[in-house]
Amino acid sequence: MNIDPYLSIAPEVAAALAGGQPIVALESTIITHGMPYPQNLSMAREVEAVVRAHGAVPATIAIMDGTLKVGVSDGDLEVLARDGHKAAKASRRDMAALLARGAMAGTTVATTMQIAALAGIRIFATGGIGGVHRGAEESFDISADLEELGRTPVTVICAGAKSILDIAKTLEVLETNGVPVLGFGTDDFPAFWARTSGHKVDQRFDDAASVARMLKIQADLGMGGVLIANPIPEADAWEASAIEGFIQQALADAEAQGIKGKAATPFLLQRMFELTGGKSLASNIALVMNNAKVAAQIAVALADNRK
Ligand code: PSU
Ligand code: MN
Repeated sequence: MNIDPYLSIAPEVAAALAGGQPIVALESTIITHGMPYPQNLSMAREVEAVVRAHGAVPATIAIMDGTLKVGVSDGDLEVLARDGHKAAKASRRDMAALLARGAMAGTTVATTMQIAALAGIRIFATGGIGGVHRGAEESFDISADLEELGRTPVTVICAGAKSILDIAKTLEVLETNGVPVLGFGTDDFPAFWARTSGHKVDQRFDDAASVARMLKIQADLGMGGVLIANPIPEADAWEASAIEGFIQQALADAEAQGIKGKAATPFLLQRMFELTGGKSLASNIALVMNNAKVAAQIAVALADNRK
């Protein structure tokens, strides 16, 4: 391996790494493909501020200027947010080709985990992970996020998986891949916009310090990623029954328009935004902030353990 020519770590992140300070990685597909402009830009700035407010250094990760950037400037955030779908959506397999072409890309959960691990960052906050799509028995559409969680030692704090996915199958594949699924203050695996899915998590932890103890052992054992499921705050949550109709409609529209593969998740998120009159986006932003807060608390607890 020869990573150094491709990795570009921001000075603030490099200093935090050298000093053993808490760091939280953040993804950029959520900016380029997950939310419309300009809400994506304000979300990207605000999520960094939340990480800072809870005592950690944010490292937004993206592919830009022919490098894997770990920690981007405010100007970079603006370019990513404005370009949106004009940027590529980088999954694991796309990385070398995108670097070779000097292309700009938002990094998915899978790719952000991979780059975070290369840089030495262990904690990563996002909104929702990719998973097994409904109808995967026909389409074989299973997100690369699930494979990456099995192999890459980074902890991902999310609000569960959207019920545009098949949550039961997603949890089965996570088990197959050896990924611990921890509920943060919950026994039930959350469904992104809704606080419950009716499916149980493996283990429940109620505070950052006990999560940090588990993560230390996971690392000592040389194991892969951990998924932490943190429910959306009550005030911004939907009842599962209130959102299901919109999900059915969004899935039907995707089917009618023949939307598949990497275009599926961005299309479904955009349709949900339109169908809910923007309310799905407000909830999406609220849960990202909540995940950033918990991720920073866990990163701080982990850094304290090392001292
Ligand atoms: N879920 C969201 N917003 C997002 C994504 C998922 O609510 O922006 C993005 C993440 O980057 C995730 C990716 O890793 O979609 C999954 O895409 P796919 O299903 O094509 O693997
Ligand atoms: Mn897919």
